[in-house]
Amino acid sequence: MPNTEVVTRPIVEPKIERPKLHKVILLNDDYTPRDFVVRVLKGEFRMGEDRANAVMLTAHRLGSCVIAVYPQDVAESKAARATEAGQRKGYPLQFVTEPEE
Ligand code: TYC
Repeated sequence: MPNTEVVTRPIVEPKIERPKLHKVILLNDDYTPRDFVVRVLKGEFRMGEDRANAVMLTAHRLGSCVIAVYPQDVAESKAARATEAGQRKGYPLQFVTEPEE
């Protein structure tokens, strides 16, 4: 009887991490007209009139409002485009991003 040894190796399942989503956050300021904020929300974030108004008012009252979550690159480019729309008109309107917990 030959002396055979059986070696077993554990099966290592690769851990696939889901990429973190990033929030786009609207910041309040004292200068940007309300109707302009609503127009940007409708144009860049595909919101209807009622939702855009509610989001604008939440940021106006509380200082900021989370608009949506996207993959990082989408969140960053949408926030940049929306912020630039304000800059082109000379408004300090800001959209920022942060990773979701
Ligand atoms: N606070 C602004 C004003 O009174 C309106 C405004 C609302 C600006 C929300 C930015 O994210 C904002 N004209």
